[in-house]
Amino acid sequence: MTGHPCCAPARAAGAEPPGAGRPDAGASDAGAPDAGAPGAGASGAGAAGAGSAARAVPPGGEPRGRAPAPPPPPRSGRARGPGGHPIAQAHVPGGRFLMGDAFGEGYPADGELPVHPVRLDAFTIDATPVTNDAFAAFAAATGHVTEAERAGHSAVFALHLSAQPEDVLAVFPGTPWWVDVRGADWRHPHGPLGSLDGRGDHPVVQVTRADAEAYCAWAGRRLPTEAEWEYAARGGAASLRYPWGDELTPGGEHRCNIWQGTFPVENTEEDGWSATSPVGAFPAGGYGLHDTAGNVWEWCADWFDPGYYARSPEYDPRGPRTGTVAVTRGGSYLCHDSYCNRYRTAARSGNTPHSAAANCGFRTVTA
Ligand SMILES: [Ca+2]
Ligand SMILES: [Ca+2]
Ligand SMILES: [Cu+2]
Repeated sequence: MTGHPCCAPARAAGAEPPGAGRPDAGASDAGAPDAGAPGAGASGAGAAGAGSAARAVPPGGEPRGRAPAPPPPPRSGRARGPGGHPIAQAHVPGGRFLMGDAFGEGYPADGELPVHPVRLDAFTIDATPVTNDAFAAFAAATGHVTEAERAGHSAVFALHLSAQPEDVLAVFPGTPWWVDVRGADWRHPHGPLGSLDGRGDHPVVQVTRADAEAYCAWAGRRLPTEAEWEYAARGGAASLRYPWGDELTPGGEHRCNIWQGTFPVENTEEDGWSATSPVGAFPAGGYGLHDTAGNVWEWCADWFDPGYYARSPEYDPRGPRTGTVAVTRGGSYLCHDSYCNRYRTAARSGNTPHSAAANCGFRTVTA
């Protein structure tokens, strides 16, 4: 995993061996001011210390409980269920844009530079992240069991924990505000005591990239490339910091769901939401995309490589040929300027593709 202290746990949802993440994870951690800050004590998960974290996934990475079987193939690659993929669409015209961080504000290890021209053909992209209701339709139609469901546990932000203490299996080393929780999965994003009641229109979370790809196969779609994602999020505007402009809260108005208050102990929820928000709760960018800044991270198709922008082709770049960490884009409800400003449009992150967490989902594009 990337080692980004706020926005993703240090390890996967029971599926990835320790250390499978980005090689620069240590450096990234060290560069982040809040790395190692206390969090577990305030989280209510203090019973599980670093010692139990070491036991959560034994050497070799085998998750507790039964070993995960490979995910089942989707029943039909192109078939859509009744009302399948009921996500509003945004049309993105073909064109050229400048990809990358024109402000020099990114974390160097993320590789947001150099700014470089990219040309893309027209495509259609989900106007919002895929919702719980949409994912439920997919799961019902295909019988898909997610990787976190198979593993039997996944990563939850401690402040949102909805589980008995004995179901907190571990605290993630280096990011103690993330805890590994038995029974956390997409139907129970913050732990087994929670549910999706009233959250059908929130983004699905606790899905790995493989789960997202299975959804895409069912819906006849695919994950966006990183370039498509950034181009669509920019909405045809020049190199702005955010989809709506350069100011985070123009006129004091919140335009996205991120963190207000003191991370990781107090979220004042001035934007209205502590965890996920309903998709489309905040205004869209120029091409009609909502929630590209904040709410949930979104899986992209590309492998992550901080050196890629220096050598990527101008036309339709698709990322390095191989890799171990997949790109995620857009930031989440946990981002805050004090330690993670990755809700900017140029911001990049990544996670191992079999990771799942309470703040990562996806959107899809025309296949
Ligand atoms: Ca918020
Ligand atoms: Ca987002
Ligand atoms: Cu962040």
